[in-house]
Amino acid sequence: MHLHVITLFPDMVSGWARLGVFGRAVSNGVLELSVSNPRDFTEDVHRTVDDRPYGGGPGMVMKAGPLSRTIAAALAQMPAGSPVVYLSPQGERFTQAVARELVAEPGLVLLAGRYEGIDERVIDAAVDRELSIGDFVVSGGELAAMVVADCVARLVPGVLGDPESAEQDSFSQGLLDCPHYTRPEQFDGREVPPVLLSGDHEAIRRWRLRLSLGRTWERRPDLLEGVELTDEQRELLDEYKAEAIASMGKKRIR
Ligand code: 9D3
Repeated sequence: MHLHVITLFPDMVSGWARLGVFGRAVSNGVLELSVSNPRDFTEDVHRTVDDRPYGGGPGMVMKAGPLSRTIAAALAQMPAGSPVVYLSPQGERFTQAVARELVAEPGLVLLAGRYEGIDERVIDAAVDRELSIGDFVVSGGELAAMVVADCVARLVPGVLGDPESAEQDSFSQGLLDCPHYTRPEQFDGREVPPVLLSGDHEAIRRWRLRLSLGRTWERRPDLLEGVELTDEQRELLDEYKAEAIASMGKKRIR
């Protein structure tokens, strides 16, 4: 898959893209990443990328001309059919389900804005999808573009070493993850749950599933609304709830 990021801060993206799972996938040729800067597509001596908003008001707006030329140049280097995705606070909420749609594309052009945003005519003419990463404010689209690129990349076959890792990710199953422990067996007087040391793989699987269900019920009940639980899951969640009620006063329950 080919990912392209359009940004006024190319170093922000290229630095990140060399690291970790994403960086290894680029090195291995499983992913291609390219970055371009609208400043390189300006035609005036000052290399102007922004201007004052028509109608007045605070802040600046990214100019249509340089952006439009940057998008055209990027698309010319991308596989045919690659959509242009604009990261913006006005966008549709980015979720794991959106990531699963995007990974089916041959490539993505991720457009990161700065200032108050970009000239709306660029959106009308050249943007296929507008995405927000959540209801909070960051200073520009770059972090959002990296979130989307990273999330989609993890779904590309060969990016994660173990193909089961992507399947097991939280949200892929619609549940929060269970707790994790590693050596030592005692830390600061706190013990590892004995079942994890038992070697009983079936008991461990059921313990993990019970904790995943219980924590989802406690912390993110909204996630359970969309899921049809199996008989075993229903049983394990009921066990968790019974235990939570039995220990009321020690733990808060909702
Ligand atoms: C006063 C209006 N603000 C809109 C909420 C101005 C504004 C703030 C921050 C305009 C752009 C930005 C920069 N943010 C992004 O480009 C962005 C973003 C975000 O801030 N939150 C969540 N998702 C995204 S995707 C792109």
